[in-house]
Amino acid sequence: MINDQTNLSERAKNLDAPKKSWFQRLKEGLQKTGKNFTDKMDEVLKGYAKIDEDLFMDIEDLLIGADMGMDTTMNVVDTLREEVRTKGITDPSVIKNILAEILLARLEKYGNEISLVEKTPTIILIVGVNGVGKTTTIGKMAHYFKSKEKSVLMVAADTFRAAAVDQLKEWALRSDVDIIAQAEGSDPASVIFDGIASAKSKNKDVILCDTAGRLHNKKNLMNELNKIYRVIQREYPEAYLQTLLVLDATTGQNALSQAKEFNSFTELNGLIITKLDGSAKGGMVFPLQSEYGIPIKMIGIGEGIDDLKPFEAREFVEAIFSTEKFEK
Ligand SMILES: Nc1nc2c(ncn2[C@@H]2O[C@H](COP(=O)(O)OP(=O)(O)OP(=O)(O)O)[C@@H](O)[C@H]2O)c(=O)[nH]1
Ligand SMILES: [Mg+2]
Repeated sequence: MINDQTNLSERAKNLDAPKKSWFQRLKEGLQKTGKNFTDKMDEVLKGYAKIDEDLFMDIEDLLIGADMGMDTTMNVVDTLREEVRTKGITDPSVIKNILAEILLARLEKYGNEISLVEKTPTIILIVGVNGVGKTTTIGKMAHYFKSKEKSVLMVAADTFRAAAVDQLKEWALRSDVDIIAQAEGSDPASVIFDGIASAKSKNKDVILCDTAGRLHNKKNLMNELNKIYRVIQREYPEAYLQTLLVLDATTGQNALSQAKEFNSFTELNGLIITKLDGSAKGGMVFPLQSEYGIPIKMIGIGEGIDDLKPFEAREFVEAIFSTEKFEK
């Protein structure tokens, strides 16, 4: 158990200090994506007096440049063409709003399911490749669930490095929740076993489990996860289990292949996209949603404790289009 830790670091204190509103920070975070996208779109639109096929081709190039991927781009532009035709639109300046609506509709179709703990107890298993932000996300999630009056337990099932356990312990301190950990090199499934026993005895609502981020295509990761699943099945079958994949927004299309890989060997219930602050590749959210149909549950926009929230499609699109509200 925890509490052998020294004071919080100065850096953490600074990161956790009160800041601008979430939407303001999201908008700033997505500025690079927005610039890549809406500013260029304004430029393109200015060059057209009427809507023609060349304009659609330019929009296609823009969407691909904003990391939306080929399939999603084709799909979106087809829908746009159709809308323009059926509504008899001729003014290019209206295109931006229509595009925003199309993108929003796609996200809402896949991304509405934001509630993570509709049933308790819930076990959340956080998976993902090295460095995407798993441990940090657990720290922020703990804080988020606490603010929703849930009792939280962290389980340090990334036993690969001692530093991983220490990092999670620091987060347990920052968000003031209990943590179960064992020594470096212990069997992750056995840490989860301990975690479940503790969660049951203390009536915890949410159990957040960190896992190691070794290469996702390695067979040992699959085996490790399967062993963890067996322990959860056996020890806490009544708990609501969610496996969430963390993806780093700055890796763009690479994140898509990670989603594909993980999705091929484990049942993913949702995605968490981190590092949307400062990523120019926020457009990757769109193909992610439509290609896998896995809802994005939360997004991270920084390293502070308040920098994680449930994903809201409308807010996200508004932030990319750098507008508080776009016209219907
Ligand atoms: N800017 C920014 N940095 C983030 C965000 N989330 C995580 N990070 C940083 O990304 C780095 C890696 O985060 P970790 O939480 O250690 O990632 P991990 O997936 O647990 O890494 P491993 O355990 O090594 O696999 C750290 O420096 C975090 O502070 C985010 O939303 N924004
Ligand atoms: Mg980690």
